[in-house]
Amino acid sequence: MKIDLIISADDIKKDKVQEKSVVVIDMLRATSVITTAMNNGCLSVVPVLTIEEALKISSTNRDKYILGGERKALKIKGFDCANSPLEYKEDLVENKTLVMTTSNGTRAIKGSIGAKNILIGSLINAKAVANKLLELDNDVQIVNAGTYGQFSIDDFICSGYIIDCLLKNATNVELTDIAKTSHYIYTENQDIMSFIHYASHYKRIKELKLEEDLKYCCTKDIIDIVPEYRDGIIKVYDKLYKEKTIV
Ligand code: 3SL
Ligand code: MG
Repeated sequence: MKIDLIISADDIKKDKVQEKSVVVIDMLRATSVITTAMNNGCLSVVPVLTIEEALKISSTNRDKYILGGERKALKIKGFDCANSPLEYKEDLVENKTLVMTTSNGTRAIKGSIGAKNILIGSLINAKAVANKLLELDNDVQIVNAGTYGQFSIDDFICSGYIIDCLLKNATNVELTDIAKTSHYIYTENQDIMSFIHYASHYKRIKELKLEEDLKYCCTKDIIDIVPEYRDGIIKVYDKLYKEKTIV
């Protein structure tokens, strides 16, 4: 199994994702939101690129859909929720479909179309993602959403932790230099909350007084589902991974 890493949504190239198992990571905060909403009973998530598209879909049946996402980390006018995972509680999301648009995360998901599988990864479901990758047994392309086309420390260290989980349980893993570097950064900084303050996006979230989001998104392995994007919709398609456990 070969593992490579792309550093931002702007750097995705078709031939790098084609036929691979892709893991899209936007731990601050889009992929943490998706994972949390689905764990709290949300039926599916429809990621879209524009606010107009999101409003159009939700207007077809306002009871069925929740509108979520952000621009500049803030709630969008007319939307139900912003991009804080803590907002996506059971009483709000259960049996609903979340239509979501964010600055980087949803772009990274849509940019990965062409891959064999597109998994939604974050720190909160990292081990479950690693287990799923083992089950798929395919070459892996980790796609960091990054921040507005730039490299993002948060997504990079999260990738390093997922690689660490994989290495503990897989033989025959071959890492590219960038994948090795993300793993190295993680092994030297396993307390992610105290390392992540170097990330520029950390500062933005802190400015907005969203420290609780930071703490939550930096907590490892509190959720054991793996949402997957297929044909325009994110769902937990396969629960088989639950039978395998990384210790
Ligand atoms: O860009 C995204 O997808 C967001 O997760 C960014 S933010 O954390 O909501 O600002
Ligand atoms: Mg981000």
